[in-house]
Parts: sequence; structure tokens; C-alpha cells
Amino acid sequence: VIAAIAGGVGAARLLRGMVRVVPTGQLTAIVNTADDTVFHGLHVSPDLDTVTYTVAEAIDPVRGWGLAGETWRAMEHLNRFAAFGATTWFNLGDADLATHLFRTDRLRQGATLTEVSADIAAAFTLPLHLLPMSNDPVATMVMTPEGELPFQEYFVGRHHDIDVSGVRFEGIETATPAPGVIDAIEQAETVVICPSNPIVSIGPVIGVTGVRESLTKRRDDVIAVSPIIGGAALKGPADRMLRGLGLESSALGVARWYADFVGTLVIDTIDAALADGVRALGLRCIVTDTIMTTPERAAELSATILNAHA
Ligand code: FO1
Repeated sequence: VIAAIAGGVGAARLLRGMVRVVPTGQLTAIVNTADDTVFHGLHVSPDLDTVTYTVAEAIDPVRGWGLAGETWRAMEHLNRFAAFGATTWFNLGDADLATHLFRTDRLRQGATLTEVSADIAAAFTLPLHLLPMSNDPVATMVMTPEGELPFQEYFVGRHHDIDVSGVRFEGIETATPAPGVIDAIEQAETVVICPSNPIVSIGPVIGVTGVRESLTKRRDDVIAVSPIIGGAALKGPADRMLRGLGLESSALGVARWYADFVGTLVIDTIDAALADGVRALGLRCIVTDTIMTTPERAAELSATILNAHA
């Protein structure tokens, strides 16, 4: 059994490969929910949906979020209400709306996010267990020169094109792990930390009560993939965020950030020169191609990760 700690696009691409090398039902993805928010009264869970749609081969390949072949009629009509305060900067496609209607309705009826996520995963016939990190609300808040912004206002509203000097996760102190999260970590042969933003994607999951401790106990069996390649993030603001928080934007910076609870770091061939520095921090280091241009490449990377630990 394998457990994976996941954020959005990078994690989703690795998981799409991992389901090709791990038998059905033997993989549990524990997904960040601190990006979750409410728009138009609908509960949006971007990372859960990005993982679901990607593993289901239903994701829009260009945007990296939302469904392929999407239409936007509801959003176009929403513009009529822009002058009356409707939120028009965050886009929910017509088909994506169905996921949001279902999730929101179920939550309002009293289902937990764990239950709804399992139903959505089943509806998309995902061959993995999809777990939110917590059923309690956690909200990433980003400190910028213009004050503190909720995560989606920073990421989508401001195109993450604004300096970040701090990050906090509202609600994290009291958030308990969703059912199955700690068990998955404790029982997995290998725990994989996906190549997601270490601060705002992996950070909240690690911050949920007990998660960091249970990883630290299994440190030898925890393998992380660096999301920083050649000093930069492939997608998103992870590199600028690390620097904004006074950390080094490199695979070595990631190694330092993860050293307490990660036993092995996978870094890209481009960063081969950093391997000795990673090892000097007391981590094992695997150097390989980590850029997942195709699902086949993601499957190869998954096999490398899992064999490294077998
Ligand atoms: N990202 C955007 O850049 N613009 C959007 O309008 C947008 C809408 C959206 C709707 C549903 C969803 O699941 C994700 C969506 N995303 C959008 C992506 C997402 O908000 C971010 O990429 C993640 O939160 C960062 O991991």
C-alpha cells in the first residue's frame, strides 16, 4: 500500500503515472484542502478536483484545472450581474459546475468532505482512494504588500503576481486529520510527497494535527519529489514563495525544509550537482528525470520512486 501527499497539478500528474504502476485500490492520495473556498455559495476544492480530473484523464491539458472540452455559458451569463456584485474573476465551467453542485448539496445535507470526495472519485472510477486532509475548514492566507489575501484572491485574482512575505493556515490548529489519513500514513510501505508547492500545498497537510509526527516516525519510508527544478517551479509561484519566505529556491532548499520528516529526496537530473548537498543534510538522494511530459514519463518516475524504496 502506498500513501501520497498531494497538492494540485504536479501531484495530479505524478498520481496519473502512479496508478499505472500500483495495483487498483493500493494507493491513497491525501489531498490539500486549504485552497478550498466558496464561490456563488458553491464549495470549490481545487486540489481534490485537479487530482480527480487528471487521474480520470478528464482534465483540460492546457489549463491544468477544470474539465477538457469545457464550455463557459454560465460564466458568460454571470457577467450580466457583474455590476451588482457577482464574482466574475473565478471561473467554473458548465460541466465543472455539476461537480460543485453535487459536492455543495451533499455537504449541506450533512455529508463530510471525505464522503463526498469518495463518491466523486467513484463516479470518475478512480483506481485510488481519494482523501481530503481534513474535514475541518482550513484556509490559506497570503501576506502581501497590499495586506493579507485569501489564497484564491492571491492565486487567481492577482495571478500570483505579487510578493509574498508570509503564509498562514487559518483553522489549522484545530483541524483534525480526516478519517483514514493517519492510518494511510502509518500502514503504507512508502509515503510519497508529490512535487507540489512545499509551502501552500504540502504545508497545510503537514500542519494538520498529527500528520507531521506520523511522517517523522516513518521518515525512512518517506520519499519526496522536489517541485523545484533548476531553481524554478515548473508551474505556479513556489520558487518566488520560497524566496519571499527567506528560503532557498532550489532542490537543496526543499531538502532543508523537508529534512525532519523525509528520508529520501528525488531531484531532477538538471540538479545533479546538488545531490551531495542533499546527502550532507542526512537524506538519501535519487537523481532522475522528473519532468512529467507524458503519463508514460510519470509512470516511469513512479516506478523509480517505488523501486528506490523496495
Ligand atoms: N485557476 C485560474 O487560474 N483561474 C480560474 O478561474 C480557476 C478556476 C478554477 C475552478 C475550479 C478549480 O477546481 C480550479 C480552478 N482554478 C482556476 C485553479 C486553482 O484555483 C489553482 O490552480 C489552485 O488552487 C492552485 O493549486
